[in-house]
Amino acid sequence: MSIKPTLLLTLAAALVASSSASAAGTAAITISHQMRGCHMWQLGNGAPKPSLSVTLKSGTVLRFVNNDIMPHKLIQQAGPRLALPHANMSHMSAAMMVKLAHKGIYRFTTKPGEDYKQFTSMKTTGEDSVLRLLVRVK
Ligand SMILES: [Cu+2]
Repeated sequence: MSIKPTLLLTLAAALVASSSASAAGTAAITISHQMRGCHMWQLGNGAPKPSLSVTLKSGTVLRFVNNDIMPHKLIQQAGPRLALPHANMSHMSAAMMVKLAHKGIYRFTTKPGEDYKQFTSMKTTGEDSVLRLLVRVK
C-alpha cells in the first residue's frame, strides 16, 4: 500500500501547526489535595510530587491552580524577579498566571493557610508537605 503524496503534505502541515502551537507555550501546575502530606504539585496530569522540577521555554505562561483544601500563597525564592499578582490563592480552584519571559532558574514554595471550614474533618497522614518547585526556563 502506498501513501498518497497529498496525504503526506497534509500530515506535514498538521505537524507544523501543532509544533507552533506548543511554541506559544502554556503550562499548568495544580496544587492538589493528597491523603499523604496533604498537598502536592501536579504538572498537567502528571504524578503528584511535593518537590517538582520542570523545564519550560522562555515566554511560557505558567498557570497555577489551587485545588487543595487550604489556601496557598505562592512565594518566589529565587530567579529573575516576577510580579505575582493573585499569589494568594485562597479558595478552591483559585488560579493565577505568570509569564516566564526571562531565562533562568526559578524556585518557588507556598505558604499554606488553615483548612477551609467545610474540610476541617478531613484527615491526612504524615506532616503536611512543604512544597518546592524548581522551574528551569530555557
Ligand atoms: Cu494541604
